Amino acid sequence: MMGAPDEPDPDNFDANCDGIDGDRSKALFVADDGIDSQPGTAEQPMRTISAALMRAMSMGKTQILVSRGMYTEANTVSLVAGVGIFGGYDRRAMWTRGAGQSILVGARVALEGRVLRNPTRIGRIEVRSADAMMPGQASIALRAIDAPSIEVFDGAILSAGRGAPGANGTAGENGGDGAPGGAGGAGANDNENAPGNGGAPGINAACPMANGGEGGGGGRAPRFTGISGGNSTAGSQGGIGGMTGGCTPMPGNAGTSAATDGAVGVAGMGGASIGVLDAMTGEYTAATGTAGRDGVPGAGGGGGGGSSGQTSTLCIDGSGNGGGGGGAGGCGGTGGRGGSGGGASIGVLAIRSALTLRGITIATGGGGAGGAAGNGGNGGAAGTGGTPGTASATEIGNGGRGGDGRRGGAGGPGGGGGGGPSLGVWVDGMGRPTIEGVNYRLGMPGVGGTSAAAGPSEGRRGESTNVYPM
Ligand SMILES: [Ca+2]
Ligand SMILES: [Ca+2]
Ligand SMILES: [Ca+2]
Repeated sequence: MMGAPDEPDPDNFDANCDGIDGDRSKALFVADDGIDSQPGTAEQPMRTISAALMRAMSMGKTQILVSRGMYTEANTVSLVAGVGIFGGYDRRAMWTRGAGQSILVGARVALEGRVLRNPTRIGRIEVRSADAMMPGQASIALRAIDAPSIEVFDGAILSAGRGAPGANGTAGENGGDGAPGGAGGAGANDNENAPGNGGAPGINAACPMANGGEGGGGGRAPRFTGISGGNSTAGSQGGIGGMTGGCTPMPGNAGTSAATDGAVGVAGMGGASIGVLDAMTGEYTAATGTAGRDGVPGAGGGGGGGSSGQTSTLCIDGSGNGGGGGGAGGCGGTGGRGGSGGGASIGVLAIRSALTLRGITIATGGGGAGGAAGNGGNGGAAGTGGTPGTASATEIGNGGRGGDGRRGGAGGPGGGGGGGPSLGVWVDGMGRPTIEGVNYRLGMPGVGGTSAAAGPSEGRRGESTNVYPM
């Protein structure tokens, strides 16, 4: 009947008898041989869906009728409240409507509706989002934010591209090597005021906790007792200096070597099976693995004690040999960084949008793989203890050798990135979509990123379900 309302519908019914399914007076026409500067009539159609939507808004049109063909859009196409998009027409056959495919080849987020309250329908059109390219990014066919009035129906296909793989975590840095302890100086058999100096402690400027102890100097007048070596910063004991023994040589004791290498850093945790959604922007942040902890520095060795000098009426007084300095330990390697998570592949992302999905197909290309974790850096090598002074040892005794430092612990490996999820519909916030007669074709979720530490350090495999959360 003339004047009756006529929306494009599953039965292609021309309710207002104007020769097409739909209302010519309320429509803009789009065809793959159209031109956007044309008026958008059946005879002079436009070329892109995005341009037709913009014009519909300014001209008060409510139906975008799209002929069969491919329609590439470089940017996200924004829906306009109350303006429907309907495919399956054939411009070359008087705009009759059948099973012809009208395909919107879109951006990474192909179609988006924000704050839509008027009924906004999408029928018999295929919407494809591009594969995401930047690490961890998502590909989303339709994103609805505060848009409960969207209805996708009548054989439409919402097909998400692949989520992008995550980036691999970088390796930790190697710990700095510890310096050896300095040599103890030579004492003097027949000079009571010329003791050997204690050796300098081994230093590790990058991690002072690993420094060695200073060697003790030789004994001299008036007390003649050798000076004890210093403890290392981490507590390895210095050697006790030689006590006075008359003419008998009384050597200094060796500094203590550190008992164990520094502990290896704790490994990072693998990324979760799904990342985090920003409920305002609708952007997806992939589930990245955490970094490994740094390795613990190896302890330095204690300084060697100095030997005693001689003091007796039976011999000419002398001063003792110096002890060697303790070697420094190695620094710990830094932790490896976590792999970043794989991007999601989402057919419909509905944020506070109880929209309607009826009689359509929802497909996903699959989630991106999580990035591999970086390994921890190696621990730094340790410095050896310094050699003691050994002049006239049968008279004044050797100084004590410096204790050795130990190697730093390796940094912990990071956690692998979580695999990107592959979700037909992701519902967030209040409002549950109406879903009827939907056929799902979901690609595989992304595998988790690997880590040199197994178990919980591996990234989780991505979620995959028709409607998340279930
Ligand atoms: Ca109709
Ligand atoms: Ca009609
Ligand atoms: Ca002497």
